[in-house]
Amino acid sequence: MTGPGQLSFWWKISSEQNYDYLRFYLDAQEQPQKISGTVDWQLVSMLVGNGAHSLRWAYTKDVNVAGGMDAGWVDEVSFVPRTCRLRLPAHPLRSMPWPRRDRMPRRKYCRSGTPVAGGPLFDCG
Ligand SMILES: [Ca+2]
Repeated sequence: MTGPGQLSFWWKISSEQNYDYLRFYLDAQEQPQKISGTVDWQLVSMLVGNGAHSLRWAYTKDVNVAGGMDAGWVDEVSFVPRTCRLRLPAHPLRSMPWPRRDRMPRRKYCRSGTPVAGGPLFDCG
């Protein structure tokens, strides 16, 4: 997969709670949103930065007890390429007091063409 863009997928699990997990790895790095126990279909969505990325899902167990159906599911993996586009308000500088003009965080929300969640000045589309 090549970013930047929005990655999303659905997953669910039926497992031994707190011991057997469904995990997701982006570029071999485990992401925080792992699930365990009984979780119905849940949408995971995230912005992914520039360049090539690897995706991996893993169902990981401890050796002892099996719970539920002892399985995890992943479905509807989608990736929507997106680039970052500057979208300024009509007169952003004119309406601001002079000392604040230089401190407008323009680049903070669009590093290397990668959309960053929560950026008020940019429209990612
Ligand atoms: Ca187990």
